[in-house]
Amino acid sequence: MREAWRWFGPEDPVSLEDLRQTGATDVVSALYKIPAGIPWPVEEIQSFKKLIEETSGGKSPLKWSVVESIPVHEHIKLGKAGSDRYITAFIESMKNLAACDISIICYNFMPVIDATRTDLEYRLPSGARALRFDQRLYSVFDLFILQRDGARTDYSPQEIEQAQAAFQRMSRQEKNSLAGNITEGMMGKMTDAYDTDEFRQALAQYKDIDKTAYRKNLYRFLERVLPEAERLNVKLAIHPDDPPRDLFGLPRIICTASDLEALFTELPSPSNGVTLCVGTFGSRPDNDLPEMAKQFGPRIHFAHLRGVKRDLDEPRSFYEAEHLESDIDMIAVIRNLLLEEHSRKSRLDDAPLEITVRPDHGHQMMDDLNKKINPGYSAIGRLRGLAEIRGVIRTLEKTGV
Ligand code: DNO
Repeated sequence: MREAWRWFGPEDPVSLEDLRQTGATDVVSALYKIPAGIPWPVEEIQSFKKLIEETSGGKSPLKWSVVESIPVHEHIKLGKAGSDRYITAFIESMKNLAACDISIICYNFMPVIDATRTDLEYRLPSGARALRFDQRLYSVFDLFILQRDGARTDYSPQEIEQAQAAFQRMSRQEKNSLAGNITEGMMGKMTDAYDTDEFRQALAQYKDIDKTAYRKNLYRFLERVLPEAERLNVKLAIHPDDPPRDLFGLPRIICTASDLEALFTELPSPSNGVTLCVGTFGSRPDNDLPEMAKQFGPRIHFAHLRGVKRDLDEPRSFYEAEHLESDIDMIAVIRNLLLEEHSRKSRLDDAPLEITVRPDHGHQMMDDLNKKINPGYSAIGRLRGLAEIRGVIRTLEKTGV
């Protein structure tokens, strides 16, 4: 298994020097400044790669091995006439990355919003802070701040009443920060940041696109991209919709094991794969993560090894737990990923022999509580996550899985 770390570039408060000290060997990154729909030039990929990989003065080597992510232009998602040129741009970025020996590409097909949380500083009993999605706060935003057309049909009368009461109790500042958390998104997102009006307009564009139509837009995109990826031996790894269920009436199509089955049945290319984001899929009780690691093994080109704990009285709400202390059996997931690696050695396909994994969304803790950090991407919490995962990997490797 290759241990990786997400890095946002020279402005990331966690430097490459810090990153090396975590023991990670691989870097997950992207040319975040290039807007969706513009091809990534070879020269820019090369100079960013050089920045990451240079080892002057005997520094431990690092390899930029995974791109997370090339953004998919909203016109492709909307299936707009004229979106072909944006697909061409995506393919060109992919070719240029392959020319620089970067062959694992994570992407997502979430409409309008990337990973969505209501609280970026949820206090844990330990004093550390975590990311959280709270269903009640989400409904306050949807019903009473955004006042989305048709939203009421998504809730029971009791839920509406509770949301209204919560809305009335909230201060203006709490309402603004809730709206900002949802519409501005998190660091590393692949969609735009919006204010509330822009957000309403962005949602409105999807009002006539149901899941079936939206799947067709994904398939249409992949039908062009996959043959090129195969030729280049690039592996595409779709990231699930986070959280993996319907939000804001948008078509969300990568949420469950059966969504993945449908995708791989439709397009069986070996380049068509998944980012096994354990925390995302695992925030639904009906996704069995150890089983998914087994079932989709050959298609897992990349994995995010974090977990969540769902609220007992409201399973749609969750917070991001310690990597090994969540509702998901992380040890069983890692065991199945290691078994997949074993079977790759005896298979004749061209899947990479090692799966690249990274810790994700660490807690803000200790010294990081007093620093400016990117929520979910502070150093110490992720270091803790990586160290715990590494302990599991080494133990399972040593004891024969
Ligand atoms: C948030 C991340 C997302 C993810 C992209 C993948 O922290 O999980 O930004 O990287 O959605 O395309």
